[in-house]
Amino acid sequence: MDIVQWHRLLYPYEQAVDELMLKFNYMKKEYQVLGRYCPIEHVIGRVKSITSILDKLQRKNVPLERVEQEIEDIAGIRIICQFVEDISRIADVISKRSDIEVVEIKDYIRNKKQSGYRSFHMVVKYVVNSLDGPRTVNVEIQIRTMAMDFWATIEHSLQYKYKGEIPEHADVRLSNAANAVSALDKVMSSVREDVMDAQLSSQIRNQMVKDI
Ligand code: 0O2
Repeated sequence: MDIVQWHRLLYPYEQAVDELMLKFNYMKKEYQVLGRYCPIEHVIGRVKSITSILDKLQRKNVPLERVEQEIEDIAGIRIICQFVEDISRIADVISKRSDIEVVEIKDYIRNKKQSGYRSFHMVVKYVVNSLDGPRTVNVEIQIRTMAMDFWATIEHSLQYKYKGEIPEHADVRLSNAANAVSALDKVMSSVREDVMDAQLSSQIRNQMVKDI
């Protein structure tokens, strides 16, 4: 496939990422406008690079013709939360949306990966409107806490550095760090109510200052 064909293939995924980022940021804004605690800390999105797509096809032993069927995370959205409890709240809101169809859930929080990875993944179908009419694409939405995200980012960098063969000394440390992250999430959950109250009060104060 030449570069023009790649751009044509990836274009609807770029559109899906841009639209969903906007929608999730509006969701965040709506919580604030309604004076409700916002379970979303921040949202990021990306379209997988051509190199990563090719690597993944090779890893999964999938022919290029099946790229759109087999690679579910060409378009990816990541929603970062403060507390573990926020994850299911956002997942519920997503499930109820009329513009998003959830087709698969991968709960790596209940079922932590061997690597220590924890995150809640939703594979969804999303329709973008193109010049040729509506087009449905897969998007992977990853929802995780700030602590889970910290661990995953570090582990991902090490996977890259060691080309997927992390040496044992680093592996043991990562595994200990994964346990520490789980413990941290638990402690943070115990102060969630207090933090929610404090954040709502400061939100209301800021709104009042704006209104004056
Ligand atoms: P990148 O570079 O982040 O895009 P499956 O067919 O379900 O077995 P798949 O498609 O890998 O396999 O699905 P899965 O397990 O939901 O993983 C998709 C993405 O989740 C990965 O994309 C990572 O972003 C993240 N992820 C999964 N496992 C791990 C892990 O052990 N460590 C970290 N840091 N991230 C993980 P890519 O394409 O692998 O990578």
